[in-house]
Amino acid sequence: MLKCGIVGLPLCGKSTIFNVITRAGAEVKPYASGKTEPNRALVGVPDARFDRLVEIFEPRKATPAAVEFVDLAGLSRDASKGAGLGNSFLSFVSESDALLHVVRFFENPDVPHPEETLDPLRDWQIVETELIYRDLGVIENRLSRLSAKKKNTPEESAETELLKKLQDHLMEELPLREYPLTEEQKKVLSGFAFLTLKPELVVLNMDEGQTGSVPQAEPLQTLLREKGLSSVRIFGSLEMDLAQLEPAEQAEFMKELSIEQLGRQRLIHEAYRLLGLISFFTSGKDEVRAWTLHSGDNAVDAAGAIHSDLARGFIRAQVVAYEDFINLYTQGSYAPGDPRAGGSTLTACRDKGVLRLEGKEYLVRDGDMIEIRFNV
Ligand SMILES: Nc1nc2c(ncn2[C@@H]2O[C@H](COP(=O)(O)OP(=O)(O)OP(=O)(O)O)[C@@H](O)[C@H]2O)c(=O)[nH]1
Ligand SMILES: [Mg+2]
Repeated sequence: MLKCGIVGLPLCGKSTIFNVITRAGAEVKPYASGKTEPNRALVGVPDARFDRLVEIFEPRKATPAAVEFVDLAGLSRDASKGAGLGNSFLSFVSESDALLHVVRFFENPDVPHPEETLDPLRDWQIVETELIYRDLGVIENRLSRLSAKKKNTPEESAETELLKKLQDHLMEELPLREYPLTEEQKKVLSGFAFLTLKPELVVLNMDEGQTGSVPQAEPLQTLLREKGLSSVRIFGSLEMDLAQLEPAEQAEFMKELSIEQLGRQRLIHEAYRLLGLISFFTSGKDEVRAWTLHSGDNAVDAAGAIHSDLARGFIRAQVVAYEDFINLYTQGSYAPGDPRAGGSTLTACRDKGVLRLEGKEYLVRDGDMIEIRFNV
């Protein structure tokens, strides 16, 4: 299961955002929680295609794609030097596959700001710097271990050389994701779980008053654009409250506050994209399910996601693109209960020539509907 860790300064609204995303009801308090054990929850990824397939197949069971969100303790300035909670809990960050970095935009006299004033750009930089220092520490440890050895293997020498370059890069307060790494080097480094190598999405946590353009957001947004990082604006407190309401009530409130769209769905979508994930579907009367793959995964990976037997005994994949399937369906050429379909999702698609037979090397595309032929 892929994980998205929620990071940010103390009291920036991390648990609030976690609740918006997961509806898990984690504790939200106006004083720093000092809690290091993170809140965790699984979240189904909203996907209109999945919903449509469930509508069509009326399966006994419907299983959407899921991502785990992990709500972490606040990271203080100088945490890497032991301030605040220190950075011991950063091990929870290192197990995340991507980061949601929450930045405080809301004013709230009841909630002290750890830096006293509201300055989103500064706040973002403080946390980024702490992550950079943590990675530096990891590199220093490894380098001193390597240099303590009497003799280094050629691989170890190459590693030392690379780590020294990364060290210089980090010393300039630049994250590792801005260092040009080859695929080979990324593999060598994967065991370190560097924090600044993780994809990051910035969450601008605003008050419901901050609906139009927000001048305070400009400096941070300009920097994020330069760095190629995406951001999502969200009305933390408000959306957390709205999540408790019935949809009709929710719509009414949004109209009253002239909010057109809530950030929740976009946030989950962006997180999914950030993790480099795509979905494929299996569908039938028993179950409609969205499965998760990395973009670039092939048909055998898809089979393996379902069951290792399917990967082992893989013969071929029968694939139809979601759009082709829906086109057939809306033209009335396909009905799920159709006896011609013989229990198979895709037989009708074959008759119409939109079903493809694909081999092991086939690169799965987002939205493929797949049936695996296998033999074990
Ligand atoms: N006005 C306003 N208050 C907010 C907003 N988001 C969070 N708060 C308040 O800020 C306080 C802290 O929110 P949390 O979500 O607990 O913040 P946190 O980052 O998880 O805090 P720690 O885990 O202690 O670091 C709570 O009292 C929230 O109600 C917001 O968008 N607007
Ligand atoms: Mg919290």
